[in-house]
Amino acid sequence: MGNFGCCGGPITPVEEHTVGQLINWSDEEAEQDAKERGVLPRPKEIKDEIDERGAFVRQPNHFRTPFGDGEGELKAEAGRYRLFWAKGCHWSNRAAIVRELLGLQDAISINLVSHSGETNQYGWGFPDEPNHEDPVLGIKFLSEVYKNADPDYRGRCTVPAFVDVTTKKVVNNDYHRLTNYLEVAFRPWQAEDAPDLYPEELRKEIDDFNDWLFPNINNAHYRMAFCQSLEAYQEAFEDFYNAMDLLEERLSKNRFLFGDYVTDSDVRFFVTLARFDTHYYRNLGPIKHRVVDYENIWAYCRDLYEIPAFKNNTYFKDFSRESGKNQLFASFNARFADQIDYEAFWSTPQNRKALSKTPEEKFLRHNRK
Ligand SMILES: N[C@@H](CCC(=O)N[C@@H](CS)C(=O)NCC(=O)O)C(=O)O
Repeated sequence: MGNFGCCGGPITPVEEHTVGQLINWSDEEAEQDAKERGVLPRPKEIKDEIDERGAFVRQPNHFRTPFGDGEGELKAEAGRYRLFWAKGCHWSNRAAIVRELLGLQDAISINLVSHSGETNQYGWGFPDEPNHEDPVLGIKFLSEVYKNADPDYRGRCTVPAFVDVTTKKVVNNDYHRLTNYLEVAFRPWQAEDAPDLYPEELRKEIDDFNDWLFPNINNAHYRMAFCQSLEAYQEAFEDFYNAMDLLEERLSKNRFLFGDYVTDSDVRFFVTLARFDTHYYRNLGPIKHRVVDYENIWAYCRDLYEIPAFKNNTYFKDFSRESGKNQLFASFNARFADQIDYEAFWSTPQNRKALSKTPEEKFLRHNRK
């Protein structure tokens, strides 16, 4: 594990040094709050999203109305929407990174959700906020804005959740398309020289690539982590590592997935990579390779991590933290995560510039086309 660049200093026994989440909201309090607000316990993936073969079949996104100027479409506007996301969740991390890359911070407000109570019985909430309430909407549980939007909704209440602050309703939780809406429909509120992460001439290719990335990389970890049969596990495992081989080859010739410039697809690949060695691997059996074992992919990770919007929205310590509840053995991360200098490790030099015609410019900028 020398690659983690740790450790120095004495090792603190696990009993004295719990890296677990700080709990500011007891299960009893959360239950009481949930009762008062009519919030139901969250459904469980491994019960409700497993098919007859034991494979994990993710629930569909429920709120998919697109942003646009057409009839029935959502109207992009500054100050009207609030994005909820969770540090550990790469589906929502995408939107947080893209919002900042595009300079949309003033147009779209944001808040982080986290576990309700110690065991998260009631799904995402706001344990770190005063009175456990989102300061803008006054909700204690994310499910409140789902219920406002559809009282019959019975699925898991997930992030990303894009909420209309005027109605307190979720209007979109479609992580497949959300970043594309920020890139296109929210263009009038982006920074003037914001990067074009979704160039018109590449949209079809980017969409096709993203559709391939979803089952083979982004969802492949969840397919491995939630499935209940070895057969389903093996399938997901092979899909993931076959895809990694193809991507390693692609990145040996291209600085970013589509050449010299960062696109929407790079954000989607990055958010899974950032969690693999720090978190996901421990839900898996013997893994074939870590991310750091791929020369080009690993250098590519660090090239992206140099960009502030990627770095600012990537919380390595939170990914690697464990609550320690009901575990027979304390894992490496449970014992040592706080002693690992992830920032230094992800900041070691690389030379991806050599692959680019514009070594000093990572973006195709709107005003310099
Ligand atoms: N929007 C999608 C996927 C997004 C998703 O799974 N987000 C997870 C975090 S990675 C989530 O918010 N889970 C909350 C929960 O299950 O209570 C869905 O509805 O399935």
